[in-house]
Amino acid sequence: MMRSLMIIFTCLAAVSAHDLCDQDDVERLSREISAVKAEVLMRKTCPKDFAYNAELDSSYNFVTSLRLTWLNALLYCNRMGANLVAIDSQKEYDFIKAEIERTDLGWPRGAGHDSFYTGGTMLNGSPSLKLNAWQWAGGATFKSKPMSYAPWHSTQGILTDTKDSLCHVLWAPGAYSWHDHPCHFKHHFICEI
Ligand SMILES: [Ca+2]
Repeated sequence: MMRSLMIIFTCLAAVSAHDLCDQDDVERLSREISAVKAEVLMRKTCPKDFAYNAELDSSYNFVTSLRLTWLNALLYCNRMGANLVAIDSQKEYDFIKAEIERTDLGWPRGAGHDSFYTGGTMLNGSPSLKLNAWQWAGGATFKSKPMSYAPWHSTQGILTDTKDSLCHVLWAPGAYSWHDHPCHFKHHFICEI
């Protein structure tokens, strides 16, 4: 950081003297400024216990210290000012799967019980618990949004087959593919903010 500032001052002095900075210094300075900006952004956007992903511009907390029902998992995330994760793209899904595998959070360490709840649900936001189309729960305000990206595994996610399976999980034994489970099952979960 001090070196960056010294280079900045050197460059400013050079520019004011109508001189040019060394190209290597300029490139290095540019990289260092980018790194400082990323760090500032991370501190600004990433609450404690959350990891910021700049590409997705979202922060995630993989909660593996306990297993909760879907609604209690949602409330747990809400208490941190977050939501249960909404997976909006293949890129986000790939990141989440990779993160679970990279950090050894999931199957098979926990004997088949290390699936993760997301914010995907057929419950209409709760607490009314009316059936609706699949959607992402919307955190503290319980506003929700439709699940537009939805790569369900096989016949999962079809209401007629799964009347009591109204909550979305990344199912560990199925390589974290998209499954629907009864919402009273207890799983790990992922919060996002
Ligand atoms: Ca998301």
